[in-house]
Amino acid sequence: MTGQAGIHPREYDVVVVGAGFSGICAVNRFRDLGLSVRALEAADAVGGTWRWNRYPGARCDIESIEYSYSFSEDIQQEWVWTETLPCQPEIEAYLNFVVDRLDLRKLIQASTEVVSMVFDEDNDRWLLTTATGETFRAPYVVAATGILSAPLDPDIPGKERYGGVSLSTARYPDDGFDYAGKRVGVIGTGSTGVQAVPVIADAAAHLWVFQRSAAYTLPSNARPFVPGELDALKADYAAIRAAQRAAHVGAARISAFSVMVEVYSRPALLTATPEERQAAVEERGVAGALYWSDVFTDMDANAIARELYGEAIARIVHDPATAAALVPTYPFGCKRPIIDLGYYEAFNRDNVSLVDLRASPIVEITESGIRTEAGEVDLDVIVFATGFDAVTGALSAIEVRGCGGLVLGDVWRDAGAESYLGLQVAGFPNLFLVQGPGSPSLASNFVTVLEDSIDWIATCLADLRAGGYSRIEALPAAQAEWTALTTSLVEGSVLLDPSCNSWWNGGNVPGKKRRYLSYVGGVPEYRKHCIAVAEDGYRGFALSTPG
Ligand code: NA7
Repeated sequence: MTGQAGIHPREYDVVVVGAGFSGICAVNRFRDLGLSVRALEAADAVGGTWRWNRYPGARCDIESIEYSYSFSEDIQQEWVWTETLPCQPEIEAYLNFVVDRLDLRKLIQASTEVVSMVFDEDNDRWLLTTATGETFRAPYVVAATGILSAPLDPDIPGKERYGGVSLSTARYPDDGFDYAGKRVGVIGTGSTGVQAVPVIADAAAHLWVFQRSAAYTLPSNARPFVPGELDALKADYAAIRAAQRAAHVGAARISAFSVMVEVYSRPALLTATPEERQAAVEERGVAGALYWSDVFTDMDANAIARELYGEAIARIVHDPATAAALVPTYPFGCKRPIIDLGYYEAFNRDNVSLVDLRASPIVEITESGIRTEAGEVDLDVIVFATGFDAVTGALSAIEVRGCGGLVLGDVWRDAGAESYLGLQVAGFPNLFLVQGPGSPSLASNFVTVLEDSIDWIATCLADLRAGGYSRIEALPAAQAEWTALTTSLVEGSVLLDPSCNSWWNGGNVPGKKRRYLSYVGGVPEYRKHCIAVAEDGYRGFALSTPG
């Protein structure tokens, strides 16, 4: 049976969609459980977001020794990280190492884009069809489709008539790009743009940074490991992993999320004297401006922090107009934290200019560059660093049909992004999500959470098999309760600030229903909750037997 169109589908116990961090972990876990498993990956190679996002400066903002699988002691001892915060090529190489070390490559089919998944309610089976018409059938599907894998195509008029080179950071050329001698425009100043700007500035003849919203960004501690440092960490790996699992954000060491935890151990900004505030900025720069215990809980404190942040930028960026334009207008904390290597310093270079789109928005892309209300900039290259339709985008792009013909993309578009525990959506039995809406993954170390989720799914599959069940489906009431809980945890907080358009709240995607997409109760609490649900006979799910 070849699985080609018109011929019988290939049958597996589980089909995993995606072969990034989650898919690789899932395939390994399910194979070890004795299940027949196949992963289908749209890209021509494994790695997921770390395969696609090859732009200059791409780097993880969580330490390598925590942003890596904990399930294999051999792998964590054998793999050699060279830097504290790993760069994209090293993460991609690591994932390929894991795939080969565990002999998983034969279970992963690359260049295979799933375009539809339809649930056969009579037989409790999913039928998956690929772009080339290949078909696969399995009782269970695990969507390891990633949270940052559906790039946004910004709706800027004239894109198609641009005569220069257009690059997307999220679909970057395999062989890279040589910016030498080129006039370059970068659109977007989220984490991606902020990482790419200093590196492109080093190479380009001139770089224009088109900024719609200014970023809050903190200096990164990325550096090469000193001799012996990694070995010492590896010797202590059991303790490091235990601390990571116990940490609220799934990472106990320094990461982009440190600020979210560390601020609470600082004094309050509202009661600090003007001298104390100035001293903090003098001593710690932008971090000194933001690290106060009340910045996330008191909007007046947040506004003062923003002013201090502006002062800290002005100490770095020489040109006063540029420094002023780099100050955000929205509250600190409502977007995912960013850490950078020399972002503000790049604006002191003669070959870097900031284009403040708040003052003069983009009108159109022309044949030769970008025209804003202030005039046209001629460019040889435009780099789009414009973000993602996060969490729900990749699955919504597939026609996922559940019970009664329900289409998942339509459900999420109309009702908002919901799921039960981030693991299943009511109406879509036997379809497991890894890090769906309502899981803690957005605001934590994704790898810690994905290992937990895949463990949970594996246990669930084993329990279903042992119990003779053929179907598990989230109950609408349980889903509504979980959504209410996740929403209640952020109500009134800076995360829902209406001035803030972020991929965390869906506000970055035109037409997407605004809802904070993550559970902020902490990774350990989430893990405890999911395990309790399973131990309580899969509370909130309906289990049924064939026929
Ligand atoms: P982000 O953080 O969503 O940033 C996207 C940036 O692109 C942001 O500055 C946007 O401005 C800007 N953008 C989007 N569309 C446009 C248009 N049409 N015109 C001008 N500017 C635009 O995505 P990233 O890839 O940087 O980071 C995503 C995550 O990846 C990051 O948090 C890490 O977890 C890794 P806006 O803010 O909407 O005004």
